[in-house]
Amino acid sequence: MDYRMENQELLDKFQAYVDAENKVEAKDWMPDGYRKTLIRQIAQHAHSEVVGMLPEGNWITRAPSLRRKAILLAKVQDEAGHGLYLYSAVETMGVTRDQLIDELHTGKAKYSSIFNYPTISWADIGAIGWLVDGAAIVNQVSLQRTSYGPYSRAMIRICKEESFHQRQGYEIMIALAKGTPEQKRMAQDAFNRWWWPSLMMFGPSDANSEHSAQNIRWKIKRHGNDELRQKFVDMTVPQAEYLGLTIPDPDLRWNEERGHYDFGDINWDEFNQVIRGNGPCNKQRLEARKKAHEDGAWVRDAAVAYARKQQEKSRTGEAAA
Ligand code: FAQ
Repeated sequence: MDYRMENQELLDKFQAYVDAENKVEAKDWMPDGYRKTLIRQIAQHAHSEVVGMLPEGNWITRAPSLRRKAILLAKVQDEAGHGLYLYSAVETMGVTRDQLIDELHTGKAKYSSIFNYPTISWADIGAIGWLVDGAAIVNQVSLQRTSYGPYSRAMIRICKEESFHQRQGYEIMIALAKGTPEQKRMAQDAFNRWWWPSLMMFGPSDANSEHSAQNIRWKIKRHGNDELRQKFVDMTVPQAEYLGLTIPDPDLRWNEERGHYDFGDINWDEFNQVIRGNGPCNKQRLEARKKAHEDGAWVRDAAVAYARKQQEKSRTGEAAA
């Protein structure tokens, strides 16, 4: 793009470019607001993947069989990989990973509200895979078409793995729901606790969503928060029925006219408390992340020292040649 153009002209040209479904790449001109909101959203997404390892990681040593342990271990490692793709995507916008991690650790950057709830039984691992990964997929399938190229490409890769995650969670729920009365009770209890927080993952209703309108215009977000939440409800209710579980919402019913399920009011006070750092596990999650970062300092130091040594070697090698 021509940098000599007037600002408004650049903005219009940028808008026309994304309207034509072109992908914006790292070196392209982009409005400051576009860069800023994407850094915020992708960083929040990356942090969510990494903090999201904690509630499930908690059950790796207690998985009920070797098969379950191997599957859960692979899933949690996948989440780490998703974090890395996303940190790499956000670094293309001119911020460093150190900056981003510092913002997470100081509480300046958010991560998904869902990971501030405890995993108190094995059924919670099933519920997370089924509901949390299920909600993440609905959101991320839509983000595969986001206008920023590196984010879109990371999403395509991530979605493939999330589908496997969702299936493994649902398979755990099937085993429990079709198991003994005690196992079925565990499945229902986990469902009761994870249903509403899963709906909150989609963010505030569109009327209260600060960023949605502009970000939909820029095609960063392809759908509003409410539309995606509705899609998730419509998709999940028949799955719960198949399991023989009761949806913990007395207001949930099929609306023939709308062709969608109606559902009850979300407790937005709870959501706001959780995103302000006052959820059941916020402090625990941040402490665990900070400790892991401090404990890993020697690995980062060793990697930097190794890279320097290699650079030195290639420099002296070149000089000798
Ligand atoms: N939690 O104006 P909006 C996963 C904040 S990945 C915390 O609507 P926006 C995989 C929002 O940041 C899960 N904060 O914002 C996995 C903003 O605050 P700010 C993560 C939330 O960005 C599975 C304010 O509220 N996925 O689960 C939440 O347009 C299993 C106003 O909201 C993503 O991050 C929330 N739920 O829409 C891993 C997807 N909702 O920044 C391990 C990408 C809203 O102004 C195990 N992100 N806020 O201070 C998005 O699609 C969007 O950022 C939304 C929010 C839809 C989350």
